[in-house]
Amino acid sequence: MNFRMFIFLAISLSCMISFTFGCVEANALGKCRVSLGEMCVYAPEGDSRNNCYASRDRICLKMSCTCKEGWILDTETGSCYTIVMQILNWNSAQSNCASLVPNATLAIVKNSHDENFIIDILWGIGTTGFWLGGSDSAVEGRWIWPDGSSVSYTDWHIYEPNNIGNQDCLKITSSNHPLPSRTNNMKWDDLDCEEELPSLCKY
Ligand SMILES: [Ca+2]
Ligand SMILES: [Ca+2]
Repeated sequence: MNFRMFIFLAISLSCMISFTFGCVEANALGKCRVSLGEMCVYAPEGDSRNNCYASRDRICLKMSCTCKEGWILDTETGSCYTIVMQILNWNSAQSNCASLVPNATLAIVKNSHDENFIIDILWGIGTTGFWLGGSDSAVEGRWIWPDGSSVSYTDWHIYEPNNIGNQDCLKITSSNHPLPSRTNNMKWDDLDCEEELPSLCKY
């Protein structure tokens, strides 16, 4: 291999790795000891950017420059997610998503891929549940997402939606919900929109 070809391959490989792991700084990968399994990733919120991580836990946060800092990329769909731990009612949670990124909403879940992805990122967090974007407040029983589309894919808990006392907003139950029938299943429940919960935003 001549020198030119070597440089071409080296640059191509760096670009590919940089794209894959989303480093902003061109030379960021150079600081990482690849031989020790370190990779350069878009840093989780609170860390400086372009850090090197050997920990799979860190790398698996799937942070990427595709998403705004602190948002988690679903590489398959290109969607970005962030968890908001501040407890808010559903309307405030929805406004809060838009205040973080203008086109963000409470999370829309279109299919089992989306559902599995959000379960992965929400699993194990200590709360009773998280607001998602579904609501049937306009017409009882007709669930719609914030983009106006109908809720077609669903993953309701076996006893839900029950609309007890007029429940119009969609919660995904946490994995560690205290009720035994709801522990570790992360199913959907309709809840009073004025309840205050953490939430999941998406864009
Ligand atoms: Ca309802
Ligand atoms: Ca309910």
